[in-house]
Amino acid sequence: MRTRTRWLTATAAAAVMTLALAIHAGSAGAESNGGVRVMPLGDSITEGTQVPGGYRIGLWQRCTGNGYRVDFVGSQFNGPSSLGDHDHEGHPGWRIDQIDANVVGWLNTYQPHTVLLHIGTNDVLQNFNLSTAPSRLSTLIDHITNTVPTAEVFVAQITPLSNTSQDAAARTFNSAIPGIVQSKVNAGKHVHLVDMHSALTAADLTDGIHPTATGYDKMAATWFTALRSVAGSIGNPTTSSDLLANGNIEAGTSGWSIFGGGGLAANTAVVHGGANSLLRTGRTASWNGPSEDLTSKVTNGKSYTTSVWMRTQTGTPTGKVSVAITANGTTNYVVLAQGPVNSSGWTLLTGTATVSWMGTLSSARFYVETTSGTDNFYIDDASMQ
Ligand SMILES: [Ca+2]
Ligand SMILES: [Ca+2]
Repeated sequence: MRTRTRWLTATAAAAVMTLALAIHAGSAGAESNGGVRVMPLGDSITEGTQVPGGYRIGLWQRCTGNGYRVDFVGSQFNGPSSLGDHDHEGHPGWRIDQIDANVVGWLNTYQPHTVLLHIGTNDVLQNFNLSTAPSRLSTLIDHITNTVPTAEVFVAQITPLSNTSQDAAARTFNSAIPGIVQSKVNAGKHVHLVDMHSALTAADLTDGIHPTATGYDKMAATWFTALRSVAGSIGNPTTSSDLLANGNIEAGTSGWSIFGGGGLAANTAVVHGGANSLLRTGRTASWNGPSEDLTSKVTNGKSYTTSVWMRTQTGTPTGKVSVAITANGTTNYVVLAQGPVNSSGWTLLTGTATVSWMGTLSSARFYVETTSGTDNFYIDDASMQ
C-alpha cells in the first residue's frame, strides 16, 4: 500500500511536470514576428548568466537595426525588454551530452532555419571525459543536421576561461572543431565555424567563465558577422527608402546624436512601438533635439513625407521636425512637420515638404525640437521617405 501511494504520488508529479512542459512549449512560440527562425543553443553563455539575455541582446539589435527580421526560437525564455525576442535554448550547467539527449525534440518542435551552437564549456569545467568531447560534439552536430538538414548550423569554438589550465583545455577542445566542421562541410552539410575564443579575452569575463556585457556584445558582433557571411541564414534585409536609420529606436540610440545641450537615451518605460523609444533630456534651448546626419542621404529637389511620434514628459509645447540644410556656407531650415504635443499620450507629427538647396551641400541635419521651452520629450517610430 505504501509502495502504491508512492507510485501514485510519483505519477501525479510526473503529470504535473508534463503539463508544465506542455504549457511552456506552447507559450514559447508566442513571441514571434514571423521572421527567420534562429535557435540560440547551448549552456549558460547562451542563456546569459550574469547578464540576462547575453549575446542575444546585441545580436537582436544588430539584426533589427540592419533590416533583418529574425525569430529567436527555443523552449527557454529570458532577458530584458531591449531584447525583442526572449526565446532561446540555453541551459545553464549543461554539457554536450545533455544537449544531445534533447536536441532532436527541440529541433522538431521549433524547426529552426539557423542554429547557433556554443557548447563544451561545462565539459571543460567538469573535466568530463575531455578526450572524447570533440567526438561528442561531432555526434551532436550530426543529430542536428540529420534532423533539420536544410538548416545553417554555426558551431562556435568556445569562449576563453580565466583559469589557465581550464583555458588550455578549452583551447585543446577548440583546436579539434575546425576539422570536425570541415568534415561535415565535405559531406555536404550546412555547417559553419565561428571562432568565439579569439573574439574575447579573459578581460571580457565577469566571473572567470561568463562574459561581461561588453564581452557578450563582442559575441553578438561575431555571430552577426558569421550570419551575414552565409546567404539567407537570417534572410535578406528589407530595403527601405527611409532616410532615417533606426527610426523605431529598436537598435537603441544607434544612428541618433545630440543636437545642442543635454542627453539622449533609449527608454523602455514609455514607448510607442516595440521595446524602445528615444528620450531627450537636459535641453537648454528650444532647438535642442535628437538628430540624425542625412548629408549623404538627401536628394536635392525631392519631396519627402516625414512622420514622427512625439510625447513630452511634462508640458504641452509645440513639437517641430526640421532638416537644417547647409550649402555654400548658408544654412536654411526646412520644416517637415509641426504640431502641439503633450505628456498624456503620443502625437503623430507628419507632413510633406520639398528639400532643396543652391550650391554644394556641406551638411543636412534632421532634428526634432519644440518651438519654445526645454521640456524633456520622447520620440518613436520616426521616418522620412
Ligand atoms: Ca521567438
Ligand atoms: Ca520603438
